[in-house]
Amino acid sequence: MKKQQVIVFLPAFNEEQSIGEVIQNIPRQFHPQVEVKVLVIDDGSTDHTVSAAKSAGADFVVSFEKNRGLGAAVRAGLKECFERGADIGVMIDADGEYPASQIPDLLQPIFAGEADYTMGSRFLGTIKGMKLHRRLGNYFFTFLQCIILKKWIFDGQSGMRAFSRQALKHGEIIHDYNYAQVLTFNLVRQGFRVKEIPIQYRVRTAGTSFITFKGYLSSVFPAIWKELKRPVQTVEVDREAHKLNHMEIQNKTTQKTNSQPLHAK
Ligand SMILES: Nc1nc2c(ncn2[C@@H]2O[C@H](COP(=O)(O)OP(=O)(O)O)[C@@H](O)[C@H]2O)c(=O)[nH]1
Ligand SMILES: [Mg+2]
Repeated sequence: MKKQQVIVFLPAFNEEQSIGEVIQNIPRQFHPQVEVKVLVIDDGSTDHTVSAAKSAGADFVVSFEKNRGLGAAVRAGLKECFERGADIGVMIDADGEYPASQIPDLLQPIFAGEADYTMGSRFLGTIKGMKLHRRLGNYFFTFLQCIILKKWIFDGQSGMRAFSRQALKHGEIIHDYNYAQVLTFNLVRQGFRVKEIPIQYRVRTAGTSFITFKGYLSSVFPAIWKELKRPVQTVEVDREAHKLNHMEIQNKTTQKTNSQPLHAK
C-alpha cells in the first residue's frame, strides 16, 4: 500500500523566536503508512524566520518577496500542498500557540473517513492566557458561523486545520487579510464535511498578534458577504479517500496529549 503524504504548512511572518520549536514538535512518524513533510510559507519576513525554520528541519520554504497577508499565505499553502502531491494538508500557525504534537488527533477523522476538513478547537479543549476581548470576539464570530452554517461549531478562528486532497484542491480564500471564516463557508458550501477536534492552546509569549480590531472588522465582514454571495458548485466528495485501517499512533508524546482515542474502525 502506498504511503499517504501529509504536508504540514506554517504561514509565517517574522516568527523567528517561535517557528523552530513548532517545527520540532511536529510528529513525523506516527503511522507506518503516513509520511510527513513540513513546508513554510514565509510572507516576506524581515527577520530570521527562514533560517530558523530550515535549521529546525523544514523540508520546503516558499518565500513571498513582500508581505501579502495571512489569507494570501494560506491560499498559497493549500496550492503548494496540492501541487506537491499531498494526500492531506495541515496548517498550523508558526507562533507556538497551537499544539503541533496534536496533529495526529487532527488527522484522525480524515483517516477514519468521517471528515474532509478538520479544525482544532480551543474552546472544546483548553485555553491558556486568552484576553477577554479576544475571547468575546471569537465567540461572536463563531456564533455568526453557526447561524450561517446552521451547524454548531465551537471555534471558527482556529489556526490549526487539516484538509483532504479534494479540500486542498477546491478550497478558495476570497481575501488576502484572513481566511478563518470564509474558508469554512467555502468548503462547507461545496459539500465538504467539517469536524472539530479539542486542542490545547496557549497564547503566544513571543512576538505580537497581527490582528487589530479595526483591520479585522473592516476586512472580515465584506469578505464574508462576498463569499456567501458567490455561487459555488457542489463537489462529489470521495468519503473513503484517506481511509487507514489501523490507526495505531506510534508517537509517545502525542499519546500523552491525546484527548480522544486514536483508533479508527
Ligand atoms: N502570511 C502572513 N502571516 C501572518 C501575518 N501576520 C501574522 N501571520 C502569521 O499568521 C499566524 C497567526 O497570526 P497571529 O498574529 O498570531 O494571529 P492570532 O493568533 O489570531 O492573534 C502566525 O503564524 C503568524 O506568523 C501576515 O501578515 N502574513
Ligand atoms: Mg497567534
